[in-house]
Amino acid sequence: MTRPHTITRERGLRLLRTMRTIRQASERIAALYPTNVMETPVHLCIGQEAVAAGICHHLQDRDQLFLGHRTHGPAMAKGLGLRPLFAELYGRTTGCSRGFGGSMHLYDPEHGLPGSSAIVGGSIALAVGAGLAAQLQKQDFLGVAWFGDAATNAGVCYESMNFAALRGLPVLFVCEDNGYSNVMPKSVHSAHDIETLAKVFMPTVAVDGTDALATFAAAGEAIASIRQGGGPRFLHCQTKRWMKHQGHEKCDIVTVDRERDCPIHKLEAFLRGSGLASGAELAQTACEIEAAIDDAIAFASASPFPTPELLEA
Ligand SMILES: Cc1ncc(C[n+]2csc(CCOP(=O)(O)OP(=O)(O)O)c2C)c(N)n1
Repeated sequence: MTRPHTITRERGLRLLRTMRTIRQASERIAALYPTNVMETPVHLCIGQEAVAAGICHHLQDRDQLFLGHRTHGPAMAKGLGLRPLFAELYGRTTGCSRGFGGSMHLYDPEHGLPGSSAIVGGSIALAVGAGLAAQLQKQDFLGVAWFGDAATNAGVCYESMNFAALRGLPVLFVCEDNGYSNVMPKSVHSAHDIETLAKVFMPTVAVDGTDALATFAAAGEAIASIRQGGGPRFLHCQTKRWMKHQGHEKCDIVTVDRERDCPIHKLEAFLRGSGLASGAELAQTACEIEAAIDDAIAFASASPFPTPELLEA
């Protein structure tokens, strides 16, 4: 896919802000995690921010996004705020799932986050169900299934693609392919080629998931087609996971070039190079996000833990 040069300054800065929010929040989570303030396992998505930003910037609150275990990036890009995210990670009542869900169970129906599943592939069929509901109720929203490369090995993935294609449902399948299932590379965990497989069922586009502009362009085309009644689409977004599968440590099995592979570096270079933003503006954005993260952490720390009575309420 060729890089679009028609991005507006406003759109470019919004994409960057989303990616920076995800990156800086993730880095803060990684820094705090060893201090045991968080009541949950975490699966960070540092390096994968362009997938979340590029796709979710085309989604509305009414679109229903179903996530797996690596939730933070797409949840933030879909509208989940820093306060309810951090409070949830801290296990507090002010968290988006009232402190009962943790990182893998972020719930924010106002922003179209109806739930997620820690079972690999477990939420794909739910997105198809949302698409079926939209079609039956003649309503204008999408179901979005968001999963990793390993989830394409699950039977439910095939059944979901089959049913969505058969009924022409408004569903976007997003495969955020970081090439690994925990420590197993794709060559070891999967016998199929993801695009060849998806193309059996629906139009499928491969995109460089470290390039926010390319992802934004590909997602725009796919989502416009779905909204016009064109049936389901599949986006195969190839990206890199910079951290270990779970927790706060850097990954030691993925080779990362911190400039060439960095979605934020790429977009910032584009914005500066094309005269859409200055270095000072970009630094200012980073500072503002840091302050919002400080605020979210203070909010989470000051919030109460849930009680058994709250569970029954
Ligand atoms: C059905 C099932 N099998 C195994 C696991 C353990 N598990 C949790 S995450 C994970 C790796 C998933 O890899 P992928 O779907 O590619 O997503 P990624 O972690 O790379 O984002 C595995 C095997 C699980 N949660 N559910």
